[in-house]
Amino acid sequence: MFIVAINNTKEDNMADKQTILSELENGVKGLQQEAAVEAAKKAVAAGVSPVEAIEHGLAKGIREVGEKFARKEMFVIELIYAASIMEEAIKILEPELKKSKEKRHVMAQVVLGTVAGDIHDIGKNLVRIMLEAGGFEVHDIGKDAPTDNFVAKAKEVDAGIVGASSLMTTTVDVQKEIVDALRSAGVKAPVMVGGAAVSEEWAAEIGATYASDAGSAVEIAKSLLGKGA
Ligand code: B1M
Repeated sequence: MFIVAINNTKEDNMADKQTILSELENGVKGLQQEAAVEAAKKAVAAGVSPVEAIEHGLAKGIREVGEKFARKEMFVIELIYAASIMEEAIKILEPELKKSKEKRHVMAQVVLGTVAGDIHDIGKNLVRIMLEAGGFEVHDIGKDAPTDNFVAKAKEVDAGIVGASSLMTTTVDVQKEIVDALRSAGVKAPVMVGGAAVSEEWAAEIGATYASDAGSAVEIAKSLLGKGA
């Protein structure tokens, strides 16, 4: 009997990872749900970091779909379908993200939502998963969340941080409304903002702190602890 030793080199593993990331990206932008889900399963089996699989695979695909949509090369129905494919693939990766959940004490209560008028929640959901994995207790008030709900929830849970996501230029102003409403209601918790339509400058202008992605949101949330207005 022959025993064949399979010695995967570092280069082989890198190549495998690149292939999987491309398959994830292509599955979303090619509107191939089965291919995207299979690629997500492969990513888990190959030990590809779920954050990388999302950021460098699925999210790359959905952003390209967004660009095509903006150039009128894709219909809204295709945008919707691509988003649902991304969500299905994330379902496969989510347990891996949650595995890293730290069982230590809860660092702070975070109120998180997508602002009123905006129904985009894929990014916000990733931020929730990462914050939970990083030791925060997150109260997700959903998408298209009225400003009053941010305030009410922040008071109810004595929030250490309030997070507001906004993907559209037409809804970023609502983040300012949220900061102002919190301060008027006497809530001093620092506000973290993010989403495709948000910039560092905008955050500074409204008295909030910007996080560019779900990974850095965790680090920024940690740095904001105890730094209320
Ligand atoms: Co729409 N959409 N969409 N969309 N969509 C955008 C945002 C758009 C830029 C596309 C385009 O035209 N190029 C454009 C907005 C243009 C503008 O700014 N005015 C747009 C539009 C116009 C619309 C509709 C109006 C289309 C229509 O109906 N005619 C409509 C909106 C309706 C409404 O909200 N009232 C609409 C609808 C949808 C779908 C429902 C089909 C779907 C969303 C599904 C869902 O979320 N459940 C969708 C999608 C998928 C997109 C794009 C293509 C991708 C968004 C996404 O999921 N990205 C988007 C184009 C783009 O963003 N480039 C687009 C992947 C995700 C992982 O990244 O959300 O950026 P992202 O989140 C990141 C970071 O930003 C950050 O961390 C996340 C993870 O790393 N982050 C935070 C996000 N929130 C954070 C909060 C934080 C910290 C970090 O702290 C609190």
